Amino acid sequence: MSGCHSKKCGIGTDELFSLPEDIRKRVEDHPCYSQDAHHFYARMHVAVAPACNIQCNYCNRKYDCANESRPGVVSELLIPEEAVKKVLAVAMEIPQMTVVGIAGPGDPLANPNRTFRTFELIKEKAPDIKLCLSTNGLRLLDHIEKIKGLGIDHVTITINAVSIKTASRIYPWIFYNHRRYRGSEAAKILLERQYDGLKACVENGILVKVNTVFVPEINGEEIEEISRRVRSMGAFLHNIMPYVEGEGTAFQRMGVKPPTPYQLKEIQEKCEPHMSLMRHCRQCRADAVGLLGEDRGQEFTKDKVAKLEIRYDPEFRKTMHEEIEKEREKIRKAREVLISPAHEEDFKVLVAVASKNSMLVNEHFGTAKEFLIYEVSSRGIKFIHHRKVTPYCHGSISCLDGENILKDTLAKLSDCQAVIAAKIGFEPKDLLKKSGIQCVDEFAYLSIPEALAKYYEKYVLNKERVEVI
Ligand code: CLF
Ligand code: SF4
Repeated sequence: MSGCHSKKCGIGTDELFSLPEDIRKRVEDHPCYSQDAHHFYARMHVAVAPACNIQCNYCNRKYDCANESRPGVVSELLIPEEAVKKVLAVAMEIPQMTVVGIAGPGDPLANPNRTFRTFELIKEKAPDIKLCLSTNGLRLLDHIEKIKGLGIDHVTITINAVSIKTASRIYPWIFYNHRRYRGSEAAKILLERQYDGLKACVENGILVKVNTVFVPEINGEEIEEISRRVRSMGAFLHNIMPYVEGEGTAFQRMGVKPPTPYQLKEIQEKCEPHMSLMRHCRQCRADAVGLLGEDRGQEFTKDKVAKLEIRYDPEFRKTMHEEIEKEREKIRKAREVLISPAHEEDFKVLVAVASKNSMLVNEHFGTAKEFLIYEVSSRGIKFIHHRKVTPYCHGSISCLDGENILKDTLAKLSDCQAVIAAKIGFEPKDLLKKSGIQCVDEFAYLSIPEALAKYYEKYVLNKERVEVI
């Protein structure tokens, strides 16, 4: 069994090889643009952009820009010189870091001097690092030449609507050309600027990812249309991010609800025929450091970096990347071996996997903070999304409010046929079994594709009875 076989489910291993050579080179080590790369390569963000020029109703301005971050996160603000020092430090300490993004804490293009000065310094001192920018799009058109000139090859635009009516329910105002616009006037300008900015990026050969914050009762009806439209305009990827309720936001005061995992899955399925979707986004902080899903920011605070003496060594980094590629090749080959011949019966099942690193089955059911949901069939393995849960065991202090937490987890996994984890305790096994979910802990510490392939062979194709102790 191999990775995703669908042409439209993100840029997995197979898709990477079907891309034109120049595009493949640009995405193969970008952890956000290639689902495969995110297991091997890291990104970092530098929080140099404090101001914002619009207001989103899901944003509380005390925190980082919610267009790429989880709400309620505050990043340590840096000036460009501090930022570049941090980049060089991380690049030597975490050589698999290949991309530096600026994604806040406000909007990078509402702070053009700080943003571009930072990129200039990185380009000068570490030209092997990819540059990435995430913006609300209002000022994108004004800076296309600069973006292209600096070789910023990856731009994310957050686009949440196609109609002015919907956009005006998301954005109460924008600040544009020294004036504040409100209501539909603001929505009209912003939408035009976002789509025109997308067009200009594509015309200039910049790879565009579109982020959309999915708020079912506000823009749920337009997500599919956004997918279609951005695809037709040449965007490379669409990242449909679930709206996460943030403290003190307008949407929270209005009682607007986040999507359920099922609503998210449903909307992804609707959009997939139109567009390649990013499904592995982790809604990072504006100062995130490390592999997606891990945050090593605390190792590189301003104080710690200020004391370091850094000798940037591109040769060392190159050697490390060659080693990573050798490893990657081995894993790729191992996956190919798992391909099973097309089976006459092609049952699709959803399986939840507990993993600490998105690579191995190495997390216990009770301590998992999230489950990785996969669709498995004889055609292959398709990653669907992550589902956050509350761990019901905290090491030796077991089961704080365990019953309710377990119920909540079961509700979140109710559409899955099985849970695969490194270990599953008696109590959850019992409850999972009663809910008709198989408990599988015999594949502990195997790679996720291997565990899923073995599960499928043994329990779906051969319909062997699952041993639930
Ligand atoms: Fe950062 Fe964004 Fe560039 Fe990636 S993040 S600026 S494209 S380097 Fe990635 Fe983080 Fe999701 Fe963003 S997982 S929030 S999509
Ligand atoms: Fe907040 Fe980002 Fe929207 Fe600005 S663009 S209001 S920082 S979510």
